[in-house]
Amino acid sequence: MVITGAGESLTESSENYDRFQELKVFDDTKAGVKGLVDSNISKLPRIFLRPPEDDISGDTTQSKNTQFTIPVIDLTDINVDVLRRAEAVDRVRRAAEEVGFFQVVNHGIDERVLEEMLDAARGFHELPREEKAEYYNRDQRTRRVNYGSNFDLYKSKFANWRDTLFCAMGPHPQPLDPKELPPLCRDITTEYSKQVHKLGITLFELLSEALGLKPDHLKGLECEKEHALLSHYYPACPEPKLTMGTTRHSDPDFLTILLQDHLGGLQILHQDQWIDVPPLPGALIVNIGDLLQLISNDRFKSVEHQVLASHVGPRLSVACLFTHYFYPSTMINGPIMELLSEEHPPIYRETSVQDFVAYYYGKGLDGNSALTHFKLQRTFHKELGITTKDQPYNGVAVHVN
Ligand SMILES: O=C(O)CCC(=O)C(=O)O
Repeated sequence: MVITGAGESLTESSENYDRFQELKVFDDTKAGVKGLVDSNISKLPRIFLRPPEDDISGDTTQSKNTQFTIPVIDLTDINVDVLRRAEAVDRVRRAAEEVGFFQVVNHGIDERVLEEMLDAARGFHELPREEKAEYYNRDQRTRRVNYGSNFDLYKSKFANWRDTLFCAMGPHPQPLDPKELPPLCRDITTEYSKQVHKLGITLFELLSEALGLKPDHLKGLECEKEHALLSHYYPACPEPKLTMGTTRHSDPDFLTILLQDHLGGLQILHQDQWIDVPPLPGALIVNIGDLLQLISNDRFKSVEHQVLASHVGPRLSVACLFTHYFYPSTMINGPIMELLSEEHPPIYRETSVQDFVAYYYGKGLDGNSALTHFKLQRTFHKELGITTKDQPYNGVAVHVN
């Protein structure tokens, strides 16, 4: 069985092709998209073809000519200068409420560390197939370090042109034992993880203050208890217009801190337009995740984003997701009580982070927000024009119209 290419797609006979079988052949190679590129393919295998209906739905990959740019926030001296901190909090608030994305500069992580992290991520993905195959696994629930291609391979409408090394770093009761990491990227991944976790704590403090809460409020909700590093590798693509590097999605976490290389390709959806996130040397990209939108009761926005495939590559990025994969939390998260009032009743029901993450990964990147599943019934009632009754929330009766 071979994985067939774009030239044969969309013909009458190929409409009935055995997609599962072709996905399985690809999966069984344990070589990812990089393996396809190494075999010098010139046509896109049809498991990667973006279906035409995705284009019709307006999912254009063209960034519109717009004046809008992602905010860049300078974190210099925010721990020693009260005015600078107040300014940073204000800018974080506006970015989190209006855009869902911002870049940070002077964030405290040395450029050497950023460069070495990207180099190590590339080094791992360019190891010989047999060495990488040792880490190949689809089950993120049992192994804290996994390499693979497309976590939702068997669920998604089309596969993405991307491979990923996933490392659940902790800190849990026990941080990841560095010996579990591939030797080639062990030291720098451990170092980057410590530094990005520290930056995450700083950002959660600023975000807490931006919500009018005490600086440690989000920390108290266990937002920073666990983080995972996802090192993405986007090989050069022979037919980039026919697929995606990453399908549009929002993130299943509280917060993401993203390190991207100089090639670009990341876009965010802002006011119905895809906006490029330009690479900025030394900067890190920060975005609000679904769980922070949920607990902030829609004050902060978890925004859809996507990555274009490109003739130019490989592109590298390292995403740090603050969420719980293995952390055995007993905490139930819902909209923060201090943010609720008669005018701002709860929009979401309570959930554990594990349940949210399990729902997200069970669903895959299907273009729909996982948040919809956690909305309180009244939202659906409203859409149907049906009057709802008061609903108890966290033991308190909240009136909804
Ligand atoms: O590679 C990128 O720039 C974005 C990756 C991403 O969207 C993710 O890890 O959720």
